[in-house]
Amino acid sequence: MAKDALIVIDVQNDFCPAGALAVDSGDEIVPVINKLIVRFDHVILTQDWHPAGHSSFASTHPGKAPFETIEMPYGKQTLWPDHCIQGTGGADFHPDLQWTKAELVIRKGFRPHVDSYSAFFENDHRTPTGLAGYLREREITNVTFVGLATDYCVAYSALDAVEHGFAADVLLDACRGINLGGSLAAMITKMRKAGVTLV
Ligand code: VGL
Ligand code: ZN
Repeated sequence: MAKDALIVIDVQNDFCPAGALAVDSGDEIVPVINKLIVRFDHVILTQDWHPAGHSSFASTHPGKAPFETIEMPYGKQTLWPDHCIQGTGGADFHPDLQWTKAELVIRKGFRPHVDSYSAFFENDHRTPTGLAGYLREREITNVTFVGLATDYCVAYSALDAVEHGFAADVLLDACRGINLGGSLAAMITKMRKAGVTLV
């Protein structure tokens, strides 16, 4: 029998309007996600959780501005405004998100020298977060993704879920994107090709 989990990606203050890396209408998805949380037996949250001075912050690289790209040992990395710093209000979940039912919170991006978009791997695509093993041990086979941002953390997580052999759905009504240089359309195409079910 298939076992399902809802994975709520990075619904944090810094990704909502007025946040440090605000996603347009990011807060609109909160009531939609709250309804889904009630319906799913298993709920997992992710939380972007960077130390101050993280290597994905433009402010860490003299002369660089947010949204520029740099070359890291693991490949290209977009630089972001400082966001989701450990222990700050910006890193907290949106105050209206009804998260108490969540069985697991996966924190990511806490290693100073590597960013992590995916809930499964750091951006080097090798260092695991432990989520795949957790899901397997819990015998969860189907994962449904919602949250922020569609074209970064949601998309990378869904692609890695499929790569790990899980059935993956993305509920687009419960996601919002950053859309940097056409990234939203590009990642939607990539997810569809990989076998992610877009709802
Ligand atoms: C995210 C950029 C940087 C996300 C996190 O949650 O999509 N995007 N850190
Ligand atoms: Zn981040």
